[in-house]
Amino acid sequence: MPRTTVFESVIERLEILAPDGVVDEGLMPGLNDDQVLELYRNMVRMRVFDEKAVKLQRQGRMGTWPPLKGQEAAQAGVALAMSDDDWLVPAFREHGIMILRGVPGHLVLAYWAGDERGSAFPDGVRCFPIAVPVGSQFGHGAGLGMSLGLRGEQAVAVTFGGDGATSEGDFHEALNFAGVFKARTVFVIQNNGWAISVPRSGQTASATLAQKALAYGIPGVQVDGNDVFAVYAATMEALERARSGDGPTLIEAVTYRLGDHTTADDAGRYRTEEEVEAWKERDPILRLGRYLQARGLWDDAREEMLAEEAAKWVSSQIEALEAMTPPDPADIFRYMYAEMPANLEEQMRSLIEEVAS
Ligand SMILES: Cc1ncc(C[n+]2csc(CCOP(=O)(O)OP(=O)(O)O)c2C)c(N)n1
Ligand SMILES: [Mg+2]
Repeated sequence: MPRTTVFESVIERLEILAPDGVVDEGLMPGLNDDQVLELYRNMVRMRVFDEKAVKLQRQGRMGTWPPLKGQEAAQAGVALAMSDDDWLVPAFREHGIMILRGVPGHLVLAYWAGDERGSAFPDGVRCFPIAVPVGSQFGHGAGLGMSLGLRGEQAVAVTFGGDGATSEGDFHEALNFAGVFKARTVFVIQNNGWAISVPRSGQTASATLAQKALAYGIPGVQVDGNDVFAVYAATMEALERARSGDGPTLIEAVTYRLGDHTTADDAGRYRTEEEVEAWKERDPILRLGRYLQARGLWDDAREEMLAEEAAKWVSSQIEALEAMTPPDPADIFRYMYAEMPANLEEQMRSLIEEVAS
């Protein structure tokens, strides 16, 4: 009756682009200069859009906003790896990748301004609506991935969540299903160190979040989430695995939320200035900028032009938002049920009468 080892594994961490902008050539994915420049532009546009959205909220022109500042590489890297046919199943901090996947920026703003029409994406945009209930999107991602397999589609479902979301039962149920049924799903955890005021250390006793995949028979990998090349390379590998029928992957992208949890939060009340400053040194945009400069692909004039172009694009999205006709208040009752229950019907009628009077 010997004691034997029945399971053993390791979790790899992938880093390619160092904070000083130097890359590990041996691990560098095959991207041409135009693709790398596009990654940089996308990340800068995301930041400009995000910072402007925070200002709109402060000016009372929008509702709550969850800033993504600091997490641009985790979203731009995944977006570049995805094919046109792949589906995105976001949580609530993924506006960067949502826009890259074809969701119009003004609709993202409309959603956070409280307008139901912000979730009605144009036909052909393969993106699920924003999911605020933490962890609820993982089940959708697993189910969608299973359905894509059953339909014999090449497409893969890529679902996002935060470090906090890995403590929800939904996360574990989704991974379990996805593992058993070899769902064509890639789970991306943006581990930004915090779930509102709960630090990563208070979330789980696991050494990594990636290792949670192993319990479900799924490969898990940790990447430097502020390293856009590592994010891209790990996502390519995971997508390839899913496409060839070998099932899901869990990617833990270690990053940092440089802003508040939302505009209703003050992160200064629960985390130190030193911690934030240390992460600013690891800023994903600065890092890619250093790489581009060293390669002679970038300079101040180009940076200035990009800033102008990004600001212009953001303004156009705000104009489109503000040009929308006011929402119909009765919309809050619509779209949930194919046939509206009688009690909601009654409430809707009474609201319509109240608005009309
Ligand atoms: C089921 C549920 N519980 C609580 C909340 C409130 N809430 C919103 S975001 C959040 C923390 C999420 O943290 P994490 O998953 O790390 O994502 P991050 O906000 O860092 O992007 C909480 C507790 C919620 N929206 N849904
Ligand atoms: Mg978090």
